[in-house]
Amino acid sequence: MEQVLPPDAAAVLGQARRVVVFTGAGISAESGVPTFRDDLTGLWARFDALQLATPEAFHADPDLVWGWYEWRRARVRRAEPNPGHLATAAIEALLPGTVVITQNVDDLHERAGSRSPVHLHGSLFAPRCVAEAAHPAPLPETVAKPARPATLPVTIASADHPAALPETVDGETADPGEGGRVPPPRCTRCGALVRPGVVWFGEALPEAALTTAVEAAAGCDVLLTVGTSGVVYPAAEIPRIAARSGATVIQVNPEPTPLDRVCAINLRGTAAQVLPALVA
Ligand code: BJW
Repeated sequence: MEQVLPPDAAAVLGQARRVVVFTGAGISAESGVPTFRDDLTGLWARFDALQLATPEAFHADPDLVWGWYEWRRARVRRAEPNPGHLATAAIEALLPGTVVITQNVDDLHERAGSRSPVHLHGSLFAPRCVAEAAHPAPLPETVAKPARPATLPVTIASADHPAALPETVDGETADPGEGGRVPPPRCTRCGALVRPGVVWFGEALPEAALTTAVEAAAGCDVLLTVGTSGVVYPAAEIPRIAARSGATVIQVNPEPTPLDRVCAINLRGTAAQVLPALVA
């Protein structure tokens, strides 16, 4: 379906010098990767975040949590970038100073050609040792290879610190199914468990990523916020920082969100419909 945009949206973007594209789960929805909070289809409509996405949950039942992330990793591997991801990469190509900031833990921006998206909530493809603070960069080649290696923030392959991932098939992990339990591998440097490299509730965001995101938001003249409910902090501050700093904030989302009132332009449509029309 062809998307008709308000005439000013593409013009505002076309005149911008410093652009930030801030994305959430909605941009990957049309690739078949579920969002978190959509009714019926969102992950939190089907699974309990407190049992799966907190450090306490992993401590209480590591096999359940690791199995769930293996299932999600397998789904992402099967997914392909959609026109929303491709349009984001096209914006970067047109305006080389563009910064892509994503809350997503998938690798679809990278596979669409985005150079180095800032991952505020980590990556499915960068698992790490729970005792990482004692020794950085712990993981082996066999853990969580991305579908197509690109410029990923993958924390793998430390020759002096190998660990083995169970159920590997040609370098890929088997899909345990959504409720499957899979024991996490152990770090062979220290014997501690390997955990998903994502940011769970109650955990600090990666400092460098957050600093980059805040600085980019404060210094941009247009911020596009795409496919996020804007309710998870501190990430949800990013569009608000841009608005407070004088940027024009444009939102792409089929539904209203709490960000509506900080956005100068609200484009009600899906990422795969609206973003290609913005760069056409
Ligand atoms: C489409 C579409 C299509 C659909 N096209 N659009 C201040 C106030 C209140 C609470 C807090 C606060 N500060 C901190 C908190 C607590 C908490 C928080 O924010 N809780 C709120 C939920 C109430 N935050 C934290 O705990 C954070 N940590 C922290 O603050 O630490 C402090 C600290 C400091 C120092 C030391 C120690 C601690 C961490 C938050 C981590 C979030 N983690 C998750 C899981 C990641 C791992 C995983 O994937 O399993 O991140 S939760 C989940 O939500 C995931 C997402 O990145 C994040 C945001 O979700 P997103 O992307 O917005 O998705 P949805 O589903 O919510 O929305 C999708 C949108 O797309 C919808 O609007 C749709 O309409 C739309 N859509 N189809 C375009 N085709």
